[in-house]
Amino acid sequence: MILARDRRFLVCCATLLAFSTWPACAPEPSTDPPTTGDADPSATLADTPAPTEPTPEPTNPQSPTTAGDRVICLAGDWDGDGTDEVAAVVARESEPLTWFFPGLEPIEERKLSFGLATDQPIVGDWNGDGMDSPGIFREGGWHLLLERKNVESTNIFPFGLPTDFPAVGDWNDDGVDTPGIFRDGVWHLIDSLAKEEADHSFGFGDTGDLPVAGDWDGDGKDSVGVDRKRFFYLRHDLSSGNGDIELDYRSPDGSDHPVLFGDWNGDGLDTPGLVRDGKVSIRDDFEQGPATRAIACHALTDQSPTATPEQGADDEGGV
Ligand SMILES: [Ca+2]
Ligand SMILES: [Ca+2]
Ligand SMILES: [Ca+2]
Ligand SMILES: [Ca+2]
Repeated sequence: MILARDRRFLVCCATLLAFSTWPACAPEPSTDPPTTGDADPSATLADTPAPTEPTPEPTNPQSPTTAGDRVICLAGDWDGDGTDEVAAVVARESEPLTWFFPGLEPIEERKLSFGLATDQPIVGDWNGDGMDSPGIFREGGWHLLLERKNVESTNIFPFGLPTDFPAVGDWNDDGVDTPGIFRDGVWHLIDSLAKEEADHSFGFGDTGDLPVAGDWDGDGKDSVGVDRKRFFYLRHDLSSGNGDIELDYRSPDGSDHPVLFGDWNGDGLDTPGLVRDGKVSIRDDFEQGPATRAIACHALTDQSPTATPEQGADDEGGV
């Protein structure tokens, strides 16, 4: 096992090499790494009280806000070729979320209205056909578009609370992505859609962290991680414990660049990509070195499909 401190040093160096304009490594995080929580494996989400303490609201850097337009970059395998690409989601106040997918043919396939600006857009392969499609998390409700082209295929069910943060993964390696929620350092994950009771509950992370999910070791199962102000702790197992991988993506200049995780090369391993200047600078591992390549995100919104899917956010399905 690589010592956490050594790992941190390697990754910090990797960050420096990959993004040479960044100053020296930032100091170690002032907070302790995620440790064992007190999750009750039998907890039923419906019975779990909402957090009552008005702790500082963690802010997802890619969450839509009502303050204005926002472009959110999301990783997904839109064409089923086994590698992830980046989609851009434009959140504009009082308008449907507009999704832009890269490279799909015909060009009409590249644009979709699904969700509202106040929703949290998510991505997953909800039906196990090898292609990811959109979803949104809205006030504790999941709206999952099983077929990207068909808004009528939306599967809607509750899981979690409005104050929860959503995460998506194939937790059991059955080829289907399913929901999870992160609540004040405790995770609740389900292995099939529309379940009320969690299949996996455990503590990992703290209040104020943001959840991430991916297959960090290539074993076919997604697992979890937390984003602590761009210092990431990734864990291989769905259990409490310390992070197996630590990544430092803090930017000492104070800028707050989002980080995505995706399988950019189809090797089964989900690795980071830094969103900056409208592009996603990716790596195919967690080690040092320059970015493998940059993938366009914001530029996708410049494409001008000649038509959009007829059904939008106000159509049947409530999305
Ligand atoms: Ca699918
Ligand atoms: Ca699964
Ligand atoms: Ca894994
Ligand atoms: Ca990969």
